Amino acid sequence: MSDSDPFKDKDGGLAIQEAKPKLKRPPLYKVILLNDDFTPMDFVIEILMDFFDMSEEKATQVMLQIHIQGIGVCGMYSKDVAETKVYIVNDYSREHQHPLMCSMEEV
Ligand code: TYC
Repeated sequence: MSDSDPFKDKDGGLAIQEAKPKLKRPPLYKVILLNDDFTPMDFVIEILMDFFDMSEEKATQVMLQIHIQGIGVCGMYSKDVAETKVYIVNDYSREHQHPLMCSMEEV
């Protein structure tokens, strides 16, 4: 037996190297709403309450923040859930003839 055998330890036994676990948490995605000049404030509040489970008070705060700053986060979700929320919000907005834009970005 050679001393340099990589599969043997110094006593000639089998050397076992611990595998490093390669598990990573799946990425989260921010669902965001963009401001525009036409969508009524009440409609945005309704969206935040109905699709993002916010109280009326929280929804009003977030809507005003988007109105002032131009963009705001509605919540953070797995990719599948974020994609579904974006689709549902944009579909609902178009159905009601509002130009409200919802999108997502990786955290
Ligand atoms: N700026 C809109 C208005 O004055 C309200 C608004 C808020 C629109 C947030 C979109 O994501 C939005 N009626």
